[in-house]
Amino acid sequence: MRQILLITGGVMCAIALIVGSFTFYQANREELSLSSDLQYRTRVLADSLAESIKQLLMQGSRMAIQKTVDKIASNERITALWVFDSAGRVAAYSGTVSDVSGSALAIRAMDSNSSFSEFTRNGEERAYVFVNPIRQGERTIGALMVVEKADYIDEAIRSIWRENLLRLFLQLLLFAAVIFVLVRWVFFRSILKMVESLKAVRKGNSEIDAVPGTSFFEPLAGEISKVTMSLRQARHSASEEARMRLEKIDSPWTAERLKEFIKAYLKDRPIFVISNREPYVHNKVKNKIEWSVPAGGVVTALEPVMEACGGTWIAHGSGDADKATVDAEDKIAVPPEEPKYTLKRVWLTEKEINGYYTGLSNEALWPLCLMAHTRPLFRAEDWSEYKRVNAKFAKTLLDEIRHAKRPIVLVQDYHLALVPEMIKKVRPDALVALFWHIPWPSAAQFNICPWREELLFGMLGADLIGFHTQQYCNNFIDTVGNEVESRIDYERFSVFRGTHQTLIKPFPISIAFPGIAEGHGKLDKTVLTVLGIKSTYLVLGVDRLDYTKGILERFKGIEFLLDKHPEYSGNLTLLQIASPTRETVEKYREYAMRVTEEAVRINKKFGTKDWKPIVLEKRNYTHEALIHLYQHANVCLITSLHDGMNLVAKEFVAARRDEFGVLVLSQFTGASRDLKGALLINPYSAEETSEVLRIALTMPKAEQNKRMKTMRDSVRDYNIYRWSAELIKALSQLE
Ligand code: GDG
Repeated sequence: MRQILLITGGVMCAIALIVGSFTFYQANREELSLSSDLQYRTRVLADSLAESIKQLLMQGSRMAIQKTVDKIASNERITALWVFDSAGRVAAYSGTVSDVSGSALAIRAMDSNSSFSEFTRNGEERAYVFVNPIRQGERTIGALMVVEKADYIDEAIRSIWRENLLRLFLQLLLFAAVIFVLVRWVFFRSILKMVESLKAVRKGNSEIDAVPGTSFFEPLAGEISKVTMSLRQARHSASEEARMRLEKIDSPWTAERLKEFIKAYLKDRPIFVISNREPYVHNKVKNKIEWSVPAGGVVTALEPVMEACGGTWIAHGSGDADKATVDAEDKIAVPPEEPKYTLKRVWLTEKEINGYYTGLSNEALWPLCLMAHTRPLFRAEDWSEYKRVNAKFAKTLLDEIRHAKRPIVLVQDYHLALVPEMIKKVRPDALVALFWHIPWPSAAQFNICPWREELLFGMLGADLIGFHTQQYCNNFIDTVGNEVESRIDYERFSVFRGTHQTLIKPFPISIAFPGIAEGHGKLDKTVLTVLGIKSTYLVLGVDRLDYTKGILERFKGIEFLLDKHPEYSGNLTLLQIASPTRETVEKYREYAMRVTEEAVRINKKFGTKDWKPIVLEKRNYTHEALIHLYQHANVCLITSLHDGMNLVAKEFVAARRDEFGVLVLSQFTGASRDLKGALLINPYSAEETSEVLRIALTMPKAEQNKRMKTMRDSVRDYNIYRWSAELIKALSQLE
């Protein structure tokens, strides 16, 4: 639309310029012609009068002169007609000579012995004054002054402009309409058609062989058709290759290979993901609805899987424009720019959110499992809401799978621990996996939970429970052994309750690499400039603003480094992206405040006019922007006090296409087991963090490269496509 307006506007400006110049030229010519015509007529009149006036002046007959003057001046074009004697006195006159002093002009003409003329203007009135000396032989005996109206010249010019502008206006209107229609319907429609068919070919859901184009675009459409044909062939070969590679465990997993795997393993069994957080949130921003991807590991990990496999994702609709964007069944096709699967939103009341999400999930289960020295709050009313909301999610899913045969259900995380049992009770044919994204504490630590038995029953309804590490699986099996009457098969790592078996297995989660996590654009050099960062060394932190991520400990590490190594003052910056999270929870609000205070304190202690050691960005970034930051960082610093996996570590590695940069990683993350090239730290020790940071900042390039390559190989090898393939394979083998 903008382009159409630009084209139309451009053409209209050009037309206006041409018409304007022509009108200006025409008006000038008309003025010239009318003026010289008037001058000529006046001179002829004056000359013809001069002879008779001369006679009368010689006779001294003033009455006769006046009579002659009155007669001539009755002509409506003549404003005034004055006759002067040789002394410049008025001998006869008719009409007024507004701002012209008649005598002065007459004397001037008589003295110079030549006629004199000028155009005069008095307000709106314009006149032409002509003064002619009357001579008898060598003697000047008087003068004649004729004043003629010249207003009509102005009027003629005005009317030229008026008419031409009106014509221009009508022309512009007509041109604009014609151009608009032509561009919109002829060009843009053809281009849109081509784009649509290209899109269809790219998505692989079109069988068209030729891209349509009007005769104007025929050559272009022909070329594009050839490219799309090659694309289809390439895709077909890729898919064949992926199918052939299926069983070769050492070849890399890709979205394509996962798709083939799902087809081969699940045949037509549909996949349903169910989680608290949705992958796309719609919010009202000013008067527009905008979507964003919320910060969080579950979404980062599961979204590429759903994009590759399709299916339905059920989640809480938390955006203020979420309701406005779904259909009658509360569904929306996502990703919004290129839909590949269905998101079905579940609506929760404020009371439900307070009890189930803020209360039980974030104030009880999160601190219980994360063990980051925050006391869990167990409130009976939160537990009731948690059960009610889990039942609501389960019902939504059961409605959704009512026509699906032997569906695959992937339940995500600690918010929905009771859902597996609720589903299996109604649909024993469904294959249900529960993936626990956070750590599982020791049996003794879990023992403090008042509803531990019900929680474990709920979870054990699943056919498969996945954790990030073997340690969490061990902790879980110990907990079940302590709390629930069951039979544990240690050989297979399964729990039997009655005839129902639940397999417990580690699946270290990962990211889409190779794939979207690598980023494809060129290195964006402006990202740091806009933040005012000019330092030589960039240390990067990316986290949800969560107390388990150890952001305060990270700041302490930087403070320690600057205290001990003042040579870094002025040339090292910690850029901390801290995306807002769980703001309804008191502990998170307090933490967010402390993080800001601490950054301010440290910046005050070391900062100068042009430099501050900590740049704190408390806002949500897009994944693309984060990738650019990863690519700029010398060091990515992760100081989680406890973390199931930590995907930021893997994202940093995936984004480093240059194979440089150093990862400093908390030993209390699941990722520390997978990423052997990282420098591990105990984030509780600021001294250790600072020392390892110094090692990272001075690490030779060759060493960085060696470590980065090792880490990239391991993330490439165990990426999110492999994670989901192994999970689904383990699940489907349980039947
Ligand atoms: C849980 C477990 C486990 C961060 N800021 C923004 C943003 N992020 C993205 C990161 C990353 C994700 O959020 C955070 O993932 P983590 O794994 O680091 O942490 P949790 O959210 O706590 O995830 C964790 C994970 O589940 C998966 O199982 O690894 O241990 O706690 O992807 O890039 N994303 C966007 N804007 C931001 O500002 N879009």
